[in-house]
Amino acid sequence: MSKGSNNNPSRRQFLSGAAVAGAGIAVAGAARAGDPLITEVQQWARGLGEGVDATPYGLPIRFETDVVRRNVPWLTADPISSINFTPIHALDGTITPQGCAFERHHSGAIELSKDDYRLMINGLVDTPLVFTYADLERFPRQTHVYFCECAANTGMEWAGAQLNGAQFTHGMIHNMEYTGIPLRTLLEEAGFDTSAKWVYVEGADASSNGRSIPMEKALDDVLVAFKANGEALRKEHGYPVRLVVPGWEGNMWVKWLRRIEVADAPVESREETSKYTDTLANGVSRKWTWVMDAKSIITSPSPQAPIRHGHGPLVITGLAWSGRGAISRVDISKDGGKTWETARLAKPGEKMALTRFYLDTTWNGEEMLLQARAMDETGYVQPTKAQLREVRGENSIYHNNCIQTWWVQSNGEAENVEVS
Ligand SMILES: Nc1nc2c(c(=O)[nH]1)N[C@H]1C(S)=C(S)[C@@H](COP(=O)(O)O)O[C@H]1N2
Ligand SMILES: [Mo]
Repeated sequence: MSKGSNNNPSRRQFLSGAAVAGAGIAVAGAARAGDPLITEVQQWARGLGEGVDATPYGLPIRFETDVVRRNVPWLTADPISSINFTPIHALDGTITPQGCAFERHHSGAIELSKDDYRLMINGLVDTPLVFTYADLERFPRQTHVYFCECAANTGMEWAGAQLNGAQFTHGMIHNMEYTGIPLRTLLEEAGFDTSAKWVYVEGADASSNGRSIPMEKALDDVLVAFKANGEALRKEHGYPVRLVVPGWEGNMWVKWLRRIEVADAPVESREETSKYTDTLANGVSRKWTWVMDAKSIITSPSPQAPIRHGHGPLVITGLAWSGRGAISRVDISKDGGKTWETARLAKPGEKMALTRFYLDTTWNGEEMLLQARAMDETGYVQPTKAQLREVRGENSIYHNNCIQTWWVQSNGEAENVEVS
């Protein structure tokens, strides 16, 4: 594996880089006479704006109406048991606003009030318990940022480049700040003995989406969460209470959480046998593939975010994450993986949370085969498509974490292409 050059984009380098690009190629236009947006009093300065009572709960301004979740109708038979995608190509930073965070339902998003909410813990416990929402609010809380990625994210790309946009190839992911109670606290409240090796968690919706989770994980960092990004969970993300299973596949993040059964064996439910297993080239299926391996994606430029400005300074940016811990480094290639430069992390990687990266570079209209490659604190390096296929074959849907390529053309348009 080639080593990334140590690119440290100080402000000074950035400015000299822009200067080298040549006279007339500056980021800001020279002040010119006669721009009416500068010389004339505009309509928004002639009158008054809206009062503080106009918008009790704000939505994005109308110029941003394209920053929305989108679904792909042919992917599923109907929109009830289906998925939509986060517009990651249009976001920056790391926190996903709830209003555009992807949704995955097996039997639709249900409406369940706090008053009607009950959470049962039963099975191999000293005392079976039922918590109301008000009960949950009385336990000591924690707040953490975590990504939630559906195991099927990028699943359509196994055989070849298919969907034209980061939103569609990598948008089954969101990253929020959750507030909740450690599952450990509630399990200890009920009391359990050493024969308890698993918990089976299920939701209140018709699908129930039941999953078995090993006790070790349940006692480690799993949260019973009721807030996301500071406010109540949205209906579509499991209001009023969902499970947060850091670093593990989205399917285990049970929404509308209604029951936790402590058991000595896994249930082997539909969601962990016929679904969410990975069929290898020889036809054998892997199961219990819970952790989401390190992965990254360039969000801009990308097919839905082409380069619209001229030659000169270009910001390449994207997201990296790992279910095994913090992202330690992200490299970017402009030539389909032949040479690499190390990107700048917006801030040090955080465990099981999205990390934003930037490469502040210069573009003079040359074609690029743009790739990002993530590394995590365990030393794991995100594989190429060929490396992943060698191990996994082409029968899989889930857990596709291979390096993605965007072909950026001289006109700035970008396309999903396969470089394996
Ligand atoms: N109760 C319930 N929980 C569920 C699901 C569901 O259909 N019902 N879908 C699961 C799947 S497959 C994923 S990827 C995540 C998606 O969470 P989100 O809709 O908040 O994005 O929720 C999981 N939890
Ligand atoms: Mo999922």
